[in-house]
Amino acid sequence: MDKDGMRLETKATHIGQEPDPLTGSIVSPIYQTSTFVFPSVDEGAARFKGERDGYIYTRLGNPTLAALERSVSALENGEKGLAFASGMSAISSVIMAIVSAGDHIVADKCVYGCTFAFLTGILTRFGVEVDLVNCSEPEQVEKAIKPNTKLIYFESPANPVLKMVDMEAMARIGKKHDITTVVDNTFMSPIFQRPLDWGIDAVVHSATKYLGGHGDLIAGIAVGSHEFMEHVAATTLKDLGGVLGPLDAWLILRGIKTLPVRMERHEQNAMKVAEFLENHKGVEKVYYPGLVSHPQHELAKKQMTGFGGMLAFELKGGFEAGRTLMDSVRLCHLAVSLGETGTLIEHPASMTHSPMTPEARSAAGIAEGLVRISVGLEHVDDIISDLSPALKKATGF
Ligand code: LCS
Repeated sequence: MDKDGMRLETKATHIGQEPDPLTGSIVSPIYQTSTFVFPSVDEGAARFKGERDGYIYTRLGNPTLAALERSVSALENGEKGLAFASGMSAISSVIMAIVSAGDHIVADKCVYGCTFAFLTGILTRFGVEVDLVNCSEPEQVEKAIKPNTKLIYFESPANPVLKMVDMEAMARIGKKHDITTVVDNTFMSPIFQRPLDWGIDAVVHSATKYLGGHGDLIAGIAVGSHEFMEHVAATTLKDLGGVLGPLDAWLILRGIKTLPVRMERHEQNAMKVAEFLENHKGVEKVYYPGLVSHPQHELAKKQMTGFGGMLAFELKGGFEAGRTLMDSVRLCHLAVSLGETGTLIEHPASMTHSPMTPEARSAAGIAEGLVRISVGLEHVDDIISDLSPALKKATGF
């Protein structure tokens, strides 16, 4: 039970999902508008000054976005959420609200390819120093900290190798050195993991994935303290302008109503697919936090309440075998993205993590032959029946 007296399933159904007070419409209208009419010049000026509440212009706030922001903030047990045009927009806006030229970031070596590109390509052009370490070993983070370190950034579990970072340890290091900690919680969603409860300062999501859940939009969300999120809203969200469209916010709110049950089924299916792969003779290694064989299974049990729907594996026969597998599946779609209703299969080295050099992938533990699956909501036997002949073709087993 959370501070607002509701459990997650109840929050997903009710917070930000209130009936329209004007008409009683049980589903809130979509405020599909760019701007809001002021009743007078004085009122417009007062809203701009922040002296009076009221909407101004959708890039600065919109009732449909506000409903989504309340929903995700409540699920994450945070104080305030902010919606963005994409996960990358959320990540870049949050990070740029923290660091300036001359500052230093400690980030994990294993992050989504475009996050890697943003950290090492774009931010370094603007005079921000970035050191990549393995945050799963907290002593590496401690060692990398410098007097100008302003941010510790990581994913847990990390895309695509499903390695965890001890969030309690990161929060402790951050507080000790007065450094902001930010985690990308896309893979777990707030249903299975709530980083703020472990003392992390802010959470970012690609809402394109589980939060939206239906593969029909691109969006991002960030959640943190009221003070920090107000700072992001007033600076990088407002002035870089990565604002989400109201229709997409409304679609995510609809998706969130079923988030708890979807996550439960994604996990049940993923566990069965992981066990099937682990027992398959043609499979070299499976990466899934729910397997007892996962080296951080105990950490996963400590800080997550479920293991999620994402897994990765390597085949005997490496990349060529993986290519045959991915070209042979029929039910699973060969596509990037994740967290939607259907099962998606992809090759990180040539797709999602292609912005990284082979050396950077190797340092992050991403094998060139690694195959990633976002396990969907189909009947799990049908998923396995699709993988089975493709594995036989790929590996001979
Ligand atoms: N964070 C994580 C962990 C992601 O996996 C992604 C996208 C993003 C942030 C960026 O979010 P977006 O801007 O796309 O909403 N990950 C993708 C993936 O693994 N396949 O395709 C996109």
